[in-house]
Amino acid sequence: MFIHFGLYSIPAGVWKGKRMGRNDYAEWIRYQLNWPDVNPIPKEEYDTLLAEFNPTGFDAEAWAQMAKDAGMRYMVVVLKHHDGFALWNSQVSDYNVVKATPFKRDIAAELVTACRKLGLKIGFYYSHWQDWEFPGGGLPKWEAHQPDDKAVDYYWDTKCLPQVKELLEKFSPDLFWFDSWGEECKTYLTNDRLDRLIRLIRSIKSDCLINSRIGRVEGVDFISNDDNSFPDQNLGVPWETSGTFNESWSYHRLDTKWKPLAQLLSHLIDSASRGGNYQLNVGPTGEGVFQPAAIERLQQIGKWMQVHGAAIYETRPAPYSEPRWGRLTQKKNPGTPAFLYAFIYEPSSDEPFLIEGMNDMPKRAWVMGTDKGVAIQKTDSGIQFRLPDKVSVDRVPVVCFEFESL
Ligand code: JFZ
Repeated sequence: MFIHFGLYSIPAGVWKGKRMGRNDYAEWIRYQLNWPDVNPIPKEEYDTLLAEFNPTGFDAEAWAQMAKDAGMRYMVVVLKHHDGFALWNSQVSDYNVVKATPFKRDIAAELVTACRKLGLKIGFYYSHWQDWEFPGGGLPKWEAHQPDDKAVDYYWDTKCLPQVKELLEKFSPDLFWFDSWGEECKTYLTNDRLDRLIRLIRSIKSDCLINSRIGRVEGVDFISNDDNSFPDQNLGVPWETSGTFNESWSYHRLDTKWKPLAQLLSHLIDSASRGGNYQLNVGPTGEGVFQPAAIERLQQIGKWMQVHGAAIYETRPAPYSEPRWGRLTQKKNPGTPAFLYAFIYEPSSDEPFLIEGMNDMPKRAWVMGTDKGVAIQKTDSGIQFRLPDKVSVDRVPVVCFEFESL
């Protein structure tokens, strides 16, 4: 689970009755309200949100429980987005939830505790480049007054590195999720600056994972793909795609384009079958609660995962070509039976399903969540099977094949 939550969750895409002008990423409202005009909401005006920030519905345990019940195994929470506002009690900058808002609670601390209690890994999104609050922080490329090298060093030395250090020492996170994009970040995120950031993390917590949106692939642990952008094949390296429920990352009150469950499940299955993780985002409201449409989908995903989780967790892409009718994953561990999982996207098809190139005959095969065996046939081109009659094909059925070994 990815969480975008901050000051911007209050206006939620609308500022004094005006809908923001650009791509409906509500967390961008300060810089995109007046799009295509450049003028951002002035800092003093944006900062009136500080006094309003009082998400009385925020309940870290409830958030963590919803992630867990949906079958998720880690939570990555935005602790500082581009507006520069920190969701923990930072000693480095007073521009934070404890020191600058009436809410006064350390949201990061509560979430870390809640996640650990439920056995979820915890990661932090930290906007290391864009920071619209602090001198020297990165600004959108259309902003005329870009910080010079000296200003950037000042930001790097007095805000970015110290806050990352503080987060590591306070919370020992499992993962850092940094964010940068395009050509425009390249002169800012020099190798020297990135070396220092990566070295800092490694020196305090060597097994803390780092994503590639830090600004390069050397020295990082996994690739984060572009938003909502799912690779059409196995990338051969660990990867993750982050996706939204609707259009915006943070809560947007006019965003009603909710993805249907079938699409969310196919993103999850596509990702697993191509060697990646799916990080699904929630944008809680300014009151700190999940929207009903998000809760409903999380519960539906959880219901599917309860039956089919074994086909997703700790699996790898199968070594056969991807069938047109669905997807494949496999699980192979020495000394234990091996499993191949076939996800069926078109369960009502009349054609038999063929796994091309699979030659080993499985010991058994069944539809997960049922006691219905699946008839298998060996053909010249691979193993062929049909779904049993009357199998309740709600959502995406999965056939599990068990082998002595693979
Ligand atoms: C960034 C942020 O600007 C956005 O607000 C959100 O936090 C998202 C997860 O990350 O947006 C991006 C970053 C990179 C790309 C697209 C949007 N990209 O590389 O295509």
